Amino acid sequence: MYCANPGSGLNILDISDPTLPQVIGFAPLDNTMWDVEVNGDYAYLSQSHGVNAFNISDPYNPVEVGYYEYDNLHVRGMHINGDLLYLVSQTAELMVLDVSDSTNPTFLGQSGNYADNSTLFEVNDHIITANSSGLFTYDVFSPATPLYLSNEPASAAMDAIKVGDYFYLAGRNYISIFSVDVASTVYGDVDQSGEVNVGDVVYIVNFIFRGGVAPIPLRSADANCDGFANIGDAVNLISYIFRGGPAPGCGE
Ligand SMILES: [Ca+2]
Ligand SMILES: [Ca+2]
Repeated sequence: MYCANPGSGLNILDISDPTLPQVIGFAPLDNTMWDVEVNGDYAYLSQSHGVNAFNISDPYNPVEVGYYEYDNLHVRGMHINGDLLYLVSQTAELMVLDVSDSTNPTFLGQSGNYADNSTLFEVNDHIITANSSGLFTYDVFSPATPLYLSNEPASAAMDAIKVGDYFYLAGRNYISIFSVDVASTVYGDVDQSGEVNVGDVVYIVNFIFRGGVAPIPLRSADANCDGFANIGDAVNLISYIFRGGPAPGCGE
């Protein structure tokens, strides 16, 4: 078990005996801690002025190996998925760091500018954040450019948990319950018309070159399944529609 201890640092607890948890490892930090995320041999702590990365391969001796500094961002919640570390803070709704090199976390993307975020969740290429105004949904298929989609208002959400398909937001005087609803991926049908045709090619071209409306979800535009939504996918769709080329998607 890993704990971010406000004003103290990283505590690693042995909870093999839940009746007798014991601190076995500790790494001091001066600033106010908010959250901790663990991925393999590395733990990331958010604090008032940055994210600190620790090598925890020896839980008795955590060693700080990297640092990403930000200016009074006060990151409250984090979520890690592979090489991507998602942050929500007091001053920026959603920030994405690349932690493929734990010794050198780097900025990847950011979206929004809202206050008092508390926590965040990942659901099928989407990050859903909770803050004092309710739930905010982002499409993060392209994590360098998080795409804000929608807001479900709820006043003064202090914290939130996700249980199955539902979010429970704790306000000052009540709990709000929301269902999770993100669009399913139908590769190629980016305009959600129910079929794949030349209209989808036009839609992708408009999105990429003319600032048109983004496909929902963005992954539906990844017709050639290379992890990016770009002109190569329009080429794939043209090949499929007019020349009998491979169907859009990942061959599933
Ligand atoms: Ca279509
Ligand atoms: Ca693609």
